[in-house]
Amino acid sequence: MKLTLIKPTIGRREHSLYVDEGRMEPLMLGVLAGLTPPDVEVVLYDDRMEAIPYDEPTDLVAITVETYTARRAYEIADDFRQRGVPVILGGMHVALLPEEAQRHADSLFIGDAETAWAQVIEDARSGKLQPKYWGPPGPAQIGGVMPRRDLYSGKGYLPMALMQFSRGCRFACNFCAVSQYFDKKHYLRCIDEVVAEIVSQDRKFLFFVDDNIASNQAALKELCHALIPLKVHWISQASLDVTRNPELMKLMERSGCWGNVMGFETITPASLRDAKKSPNIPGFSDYAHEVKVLRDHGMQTWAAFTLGYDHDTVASIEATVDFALKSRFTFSAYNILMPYPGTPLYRKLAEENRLLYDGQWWLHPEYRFNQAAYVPALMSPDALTAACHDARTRYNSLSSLITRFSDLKTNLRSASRALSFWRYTLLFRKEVYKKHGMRFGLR
Ligand code: B12
Ligand code: SF4
Repeated sequence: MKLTLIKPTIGRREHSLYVDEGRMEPLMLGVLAGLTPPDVEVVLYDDRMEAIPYDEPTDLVAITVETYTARRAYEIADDFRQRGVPVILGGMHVALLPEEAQRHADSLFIGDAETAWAQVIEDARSGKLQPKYWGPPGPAQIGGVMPRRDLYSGKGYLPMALMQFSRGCRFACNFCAVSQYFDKKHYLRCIDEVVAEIVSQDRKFLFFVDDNIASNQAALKELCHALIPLKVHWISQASLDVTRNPELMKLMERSGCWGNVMGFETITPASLRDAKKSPNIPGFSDYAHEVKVLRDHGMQTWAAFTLGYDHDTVASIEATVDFALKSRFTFSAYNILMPYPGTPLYRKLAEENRLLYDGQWWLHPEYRFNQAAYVPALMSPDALTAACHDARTRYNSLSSLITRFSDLKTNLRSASRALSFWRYTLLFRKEVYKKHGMRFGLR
């Protein structure tokens, strides 16, 4: 039997193909391959930079689907099905909108693959693929599998190993798809297994793609203790409340943490409450304490902002960039608030009749990457789109780059940190402009 795994791209630029130069290993496909019995031949195609060979013989095509890649994923699925090849779709978007995905698949996988994937393969082998499989997120759904990294070789992925210590998050931010998918729960993987996975591969720069590695602070402490002897460097995503735990901050630094993606989201207290961003709310003043702690521990923070809440204005977006520049964050993202299907935010905007693109921006032929997909309260959708683009432009200007770089506490802490700053800053800066206004899908 032969299995073809596919990671779809988001889309294309108006007059040319978009090739994602900052692409990372598709961990979910490495996990699926790792769960597949060894007698099955497995191939992986990454639509972000390589052509998909639709006519190459295969017995099953498995495609991972996110909201941003749904349109393209369905195109690929339709093309294979036209050739009579069975297609199974899985991933967060499929779990949140199964009725939509069903129209493009022979079978849907709803949830995490770990416990039921072997059954899918057995059924496909005997020509009895079921219309639906379930793997509800839970403790049994994380770990017990070694991702097959050999499938990544020669594909030009960034030189960092993606891995996971935990899944989900205990918080309930109202725009977050993760919070819906995992129902505000957080699941841990056994630390010995994480250590074995690190030791088994060459890369010593790790990206823990946990939704919130600091969701369980006691568990993160244990992980840090286990990482110290391994002498790795790592980055992840963490909620801001971790800065209120001095012992853990010290441990993170000692264990080789170089920084985290952190959801600052907004500097407007009313917007924090709108977003139900509870890790940021206690003692909120102006994030001065949080920024100081992160800098004191040498963290090259990627500050993520979400812009467009009901109290936000063009002026408050400009003030957000002022704050980010003053804080000298190593990286910073200015994301438009997106109504992801299945989230409380989506339902609220739908009830208030404020959704644009027929409430299905991810499929709509007129929707473009980084455009507002709803009507904000205090500005027009176009004004929000433009303000976020201006924010990215200001943050990526040459003077901003130089000010941020010349920071002894973070980017100039060591030669390798400085190198990492330039490598990723220039790459992400280029990607921001390349992706802006991109169409979804290739047709
Ligand atoms: C790492 C990551 C990234 C990395 C990219 C990694 C890569 N390989 O390219 C970076 C930082 C670059 C990134 C970028 C973006 N990301 Co991102 N990212 C993640 C994150 C944190 C982890 C994904 C991951 O690797 N998980 C580990 C694997 C093992 O788990 P998994 O993907 O959940 O897969 C399991 C199941 O879902 C299932 N499964 C998945 N696919 C399939 C397929 C089949 C056939 C089957 C059977 C099962 C199955 O089985 C797997 C194993 O159990 C997720 C959060 C999340 N929980 O998904 C967000 C997430 C996917 N990202 C998100 C977003 C919005 C983005 C951006 C659009 C942000 C932006 N505005 O630019 C971009 C662009 C994404 C793109 N498609 O290009 C959203 C998507 C929301 C949605 N509804 O789809 C998420 C869910 C975060 C969130 N809080 O909402 N991202
Ligand atoms: S803290 Fe982050 S991962 Fe957790 S619910 Fe909020 S946005 Fe989602």
